[in-house]
Amino acid sequence: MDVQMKETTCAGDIPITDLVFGQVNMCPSQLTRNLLGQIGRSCYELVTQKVDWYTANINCLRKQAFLFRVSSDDENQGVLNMLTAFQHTEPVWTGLEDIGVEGVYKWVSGDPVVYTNWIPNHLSPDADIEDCVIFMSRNGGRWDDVACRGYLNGNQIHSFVCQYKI
Ligand SMILES: [Ca+2]
Ligand SMILES: [Ca+2]
Repeated sequence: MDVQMKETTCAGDIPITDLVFGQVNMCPSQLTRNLLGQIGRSCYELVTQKVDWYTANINCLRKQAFLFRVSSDDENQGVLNMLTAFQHTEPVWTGLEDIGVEGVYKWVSGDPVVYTNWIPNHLSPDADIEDCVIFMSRNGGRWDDVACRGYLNGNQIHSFVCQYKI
């Protein structure tokens, strides 16, 4: 798995000194202010602003991207490595949701769900109102379903990662 990262040129970004920054040459050129990573044939943009899932989803779609999806253990590890490199330890929204039909998960990218990495016992009695999925760096990149917005088992606003297919 080829992982390349760099600090973008915007002064004031989090300094990351322990990585060799390759060219993030597949990332859209207009992305200058956020943290970027390149994993495989996708570019990933960490947006550290905390918002509800719907706001995050629209933010990515407006940029011709989508909330990130994970199709393999390698990709999951790649995202974990990227967030770790950016010293981002808080959860991020993924593009996985079961808003339409309880228990039927979909990626907003339209990709099939071929891989999951749930925390043990992620399904709580609130499963029917926990319809959006976070990726948790502190839990080794495991996932949990939480409420898409509002306050349920915590205030559900999170940073997020947009994925740009190349
Ligand atoms: Ca659910
Ligand atoms: Ca849950």
